[in-house]
Amino acid sequence: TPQEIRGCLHWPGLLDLPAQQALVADLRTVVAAAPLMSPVTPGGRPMSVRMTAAGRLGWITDATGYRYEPRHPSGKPWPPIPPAILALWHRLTGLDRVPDCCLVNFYGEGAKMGLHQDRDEGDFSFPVLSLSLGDEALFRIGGPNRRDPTTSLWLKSGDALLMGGEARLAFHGIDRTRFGSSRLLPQGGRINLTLRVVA
Ligand code: MD3
Ligand code: FE
Repeated sequence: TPQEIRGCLHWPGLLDLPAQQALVADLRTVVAAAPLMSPVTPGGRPMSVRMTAAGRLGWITDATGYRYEPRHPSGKPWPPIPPAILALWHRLTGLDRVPDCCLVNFYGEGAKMGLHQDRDEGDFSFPVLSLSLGDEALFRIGGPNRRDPTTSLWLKSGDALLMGGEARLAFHGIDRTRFGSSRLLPQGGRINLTLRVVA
């Protein structure tokens, strides 16, 4: 039974520890096939979050711009989205449509993500589903305009968050994490998965 916050649905502690550990094991396979990258924005600023992806398309940023691509920069197609992650998508969204992308964000010590909108997908009528693993993170969400007031929420390991409807184009970001607050990942850090229909 989720809680509503700024048009998002939040399931605190949806995944128990064994389920979280199983997802981490699945993600080790994904990262072995598609290594984490340190993205650089089109403006030339390195992002502190490291990223990779699974699925038909992955999100890329470089000097050329932001876009979805069918291959990792290595030239290999992205690995498949692990079935346990797809099952959570279908269960929480109620959709039959398979997501095109599972974006994997890794937050090491000091990593954050500035306030932004997710606008690179072709159809905003589909929701975005986020799953958090590892360290706690201070998530901030506002409205469709950058100047709209924002609300903050600590996301914890095992939480799910679904952004649909009005919330789909809300500005959002991660202000900071509490590095070392979780023992899920032996070296510390946070993983956020976002499942998206791209078009
Ligand atoms: C609200 N990731 O990958 S997840 C992203 O924790 C991103 O790594 C953050 O923002 C993270 O683009 C936040 C929660 C989230 C994801 C997508 C959204 C919130 C959203 C899309 C629209 C509105
Ligand atoms: Fe985002």
